[in-house]
Amino acid sequence: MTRSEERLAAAYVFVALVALFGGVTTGLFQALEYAGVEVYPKLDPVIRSHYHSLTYHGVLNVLVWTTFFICGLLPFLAARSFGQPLASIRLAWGTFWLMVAGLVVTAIPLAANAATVMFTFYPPLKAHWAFYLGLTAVVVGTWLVTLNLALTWRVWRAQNREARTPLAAFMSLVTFAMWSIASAGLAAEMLFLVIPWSLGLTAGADPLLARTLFWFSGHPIVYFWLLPAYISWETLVPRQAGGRLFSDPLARTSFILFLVLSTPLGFHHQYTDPGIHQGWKLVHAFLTFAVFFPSLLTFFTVVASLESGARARGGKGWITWFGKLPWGDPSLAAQVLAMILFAGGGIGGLINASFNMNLIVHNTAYIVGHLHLTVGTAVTLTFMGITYWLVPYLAGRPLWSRGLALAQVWLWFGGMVIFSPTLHELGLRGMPRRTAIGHAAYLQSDWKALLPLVGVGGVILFISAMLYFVNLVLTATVGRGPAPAMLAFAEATSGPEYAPAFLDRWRPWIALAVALIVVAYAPTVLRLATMTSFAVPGMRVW
Ligand code: HEM
Ligand SMILES: [Cu+2]
Repeated sequence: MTRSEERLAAAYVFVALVALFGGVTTGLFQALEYAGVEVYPKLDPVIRSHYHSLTYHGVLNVLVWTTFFICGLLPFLAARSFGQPLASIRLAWGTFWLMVAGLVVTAIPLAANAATVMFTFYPPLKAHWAFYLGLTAVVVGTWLVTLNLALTWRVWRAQNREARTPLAAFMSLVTFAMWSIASAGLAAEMLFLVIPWSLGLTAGADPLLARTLFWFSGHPIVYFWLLPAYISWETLVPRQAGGRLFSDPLARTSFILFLVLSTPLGFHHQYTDPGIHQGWKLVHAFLTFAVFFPSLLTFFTVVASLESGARARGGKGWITWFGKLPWGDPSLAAQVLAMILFAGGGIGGLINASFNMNLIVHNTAYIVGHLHLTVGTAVTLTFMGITYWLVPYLAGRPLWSRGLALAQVWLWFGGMVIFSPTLHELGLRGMPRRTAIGHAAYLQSDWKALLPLVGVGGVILFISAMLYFVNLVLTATVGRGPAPAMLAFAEATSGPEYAPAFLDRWRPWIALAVALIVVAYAPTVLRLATMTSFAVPGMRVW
């Protein structure tokens, strides 16, 4: 690991944190709007409407915070795990600057209220072309990260013919390989549909084809966010808990299953879309339940590993060992609390994925409740936990305040315990999502009774986030004390020597993943692509 690689990770994490700052600030505005406190008129022209805020919120949180954090963290962990530098540090920096340039190009129309199309940018809503172009550059950047990781693996493999790929590096490679396949949908949507259309080169777009290509990438993107959290939970957290990873081969197996199963299931976001045969929707429904299997493997592995740590620390009983985890460590506490809330997200996800029950929750506030448990907590709180060791390490200074960090972590948990179930319930009472609910003429009294709780939960989450930023800024600037050492990877109870060699081969798994995608998607995408007349004109409804 070179100094330049550490600086690279720091640069990515810095951009990610700036994005998260904007993300939680807009989140506060939205929660207040739900609670009946109208802040947008005071924020004009910075934020013009709930929809402007929501576009910022979605783009900054789920596209920028996650992507930049992951592109910073995974190459860093992979290089550590290989015990050798990245194949090309120049390529890595070039990638970083390409992604930053893309971000700036996206941000200009976004800030100017010329791209208030939300992070899903479904046509016929039409943004300024720069919005799409910039996001495309960010996606291309993620491919270059994949390339660099693959080249690094080749160098390593040439020197280590027989050994298993070290676990954290293996998992990072799987994550980026999966995403590079999955992001093809997004790239196709950008290049063939929305960029020519927004430039005025084609007369119209095709909303159904666009949505289909978007969700081709839009479901696997959630695994692109989650797998890095799993990497931390399986390769680092067991040691932080004082234990061992339960099984290295099991962790590898679950990741291979994610590689194969993450993509061919996007229709579960389109159950209500006309023009896709319900037989194919059902296939995607089954495949969605199939990908729940590696999630359960992960759940088992992670809990068994935590338990080994707690028992080594004197934990007893079937459940009570849980109390013996080192709860005084904010990095561990953040990630374990993230896991707990993620269990709720997983259960809710099964409801979303069900062909019939989806109709009850579709496009309601229930979904918002769900996604704040998953990406908003399982991923975000885990990443926060990671920064509690990573930022001190990169800054060469100890964490400014452990107590503040612990308070922050529990406040996020507590805020989310109020915020998310309330939104789930509001959704079940029929309240739509993506709506400036304070302005809705149809506001129901049984929604009104709960809406203040969204505001309370949102304010607590916002306070938690501010404590987080204060602590990190003070850590990086005035933290005093000895420079912390890098966290070591966990050892495994059954180690890599038990992993069969075929798990360490790329071609068969990638071929299987692509084959499954072709089966699940080709008939529908080909039909839509050949039938489309690109006739739907763009709209600016804001
Ligand atoms: C202070 C913390 C946060 C608060 C108060 C908050 C609040 C909200 C609210 C009220 C909405 C619903 C708006 C609507 O549908 O009309 C929303 C949507 C959303 N939030 Fe958050 N949020 C927070 C943090 C996060 C984080 C950390 C993430 C992810 C990393 C996230 C991801 C999302 C996404 C993806 C949506 C849906 C966007 C869309 O429909 O286009 N939020 N948030
Ligand atoms: Cu999905």
